[in-house]
Amino acid sequence: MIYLDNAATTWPKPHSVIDAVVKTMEEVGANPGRGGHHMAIEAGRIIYETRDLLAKLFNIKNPSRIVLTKNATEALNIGIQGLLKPGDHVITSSMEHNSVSRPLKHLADSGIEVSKVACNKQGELILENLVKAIRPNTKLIVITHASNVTGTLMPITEVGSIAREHGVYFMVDASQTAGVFPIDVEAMNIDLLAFPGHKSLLGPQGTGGLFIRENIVLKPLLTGGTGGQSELERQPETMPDAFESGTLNTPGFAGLGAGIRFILEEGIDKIREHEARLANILLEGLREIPGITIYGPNDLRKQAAVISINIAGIEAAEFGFVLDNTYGIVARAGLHCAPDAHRVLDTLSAGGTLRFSIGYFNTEDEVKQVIQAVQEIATEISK
Ligand code: ALA
Repeated sequence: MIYLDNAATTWPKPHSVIDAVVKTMEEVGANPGRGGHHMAIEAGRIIYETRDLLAKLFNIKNPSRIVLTKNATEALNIGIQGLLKPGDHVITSSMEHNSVSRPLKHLADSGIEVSKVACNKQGELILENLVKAIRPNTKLIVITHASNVTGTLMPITEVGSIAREHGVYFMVDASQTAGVFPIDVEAMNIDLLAFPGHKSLLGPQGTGGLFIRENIVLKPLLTGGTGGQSELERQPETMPDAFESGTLNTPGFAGLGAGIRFILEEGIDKIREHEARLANILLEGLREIPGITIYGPNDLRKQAAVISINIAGIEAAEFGFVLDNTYGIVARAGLHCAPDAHRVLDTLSAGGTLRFSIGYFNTEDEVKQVIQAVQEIATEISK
């Protein structure tokens, strides 16, 4: 079996991640921040360490500004729904995942103005158009760091400078980049950073987080028990409790901590180089096959290791089915929860694309087998 659906969730995970989850369940088991007994303290220490590692990875000065969530979607919703009020204007791109575009659509129904800056055919954001979209009531720019459909990288450093210059908050959806591209919230002027724990950060599913810059006031999405300040009738305003109601996924965050340690030990540049090298081999091989359309930049300097294609004469879903059932190659076909991106690519009505997404544990040999399989399918269809 060849797993090439790392944009959905990475697999396999490092053994240290699995060990950390199991050890936490077997030996710790208690509720972090609830009670003063030694097991609860140990669970709290695990959460503290993971928050600290995340802060180190993203250059976040104060780890308590990181809210732990169940995924990037929850983090995006806490930021987007918590910040915007009727009368505010928000700018996004036309390449976003539904985790950004659906909360915005929902808010547009209650008096929040939304502008989607059109991207070009490769899914690239045109900065000039972004600047033109800024209005006096623009409160937030929210964009993905890299498209989950084409891998197209957005110029987040430049967007961060523009946002800062215009006094607009800047939120980044790092679902496809956290753990594989360097992210520095200070250098990039990122005010809100949403990330999943289970993709390139190599943690288990059910983990994610949100960085919220100091002095940003958000209305909580969820209220409830926080372990501390239980005497208060209302949600505490202290971080991270303000946005962390209910028991956290301690085994999951223990695993996430181990995933980040693995990344720091390997080195993020080495991880990116490996993925880019394999994606390049895949692109080169696919370019040689007649009848294939490759979407996105087609250039690893401008994209993450995510490649969307179609073969003339076969629907993406069927293509994915044949790859899985005949060749044991696992890749995601369809709209990838990002219909806007497929509108840009003009692949919405055709049922989307077939997406290969490479992870750190894929090998050159696997990528060559994928090229061979696609070649055989394309030849069969053309007969
Ligand atoms: N957002 C994930 C993907 O692109 C689930 O597949």
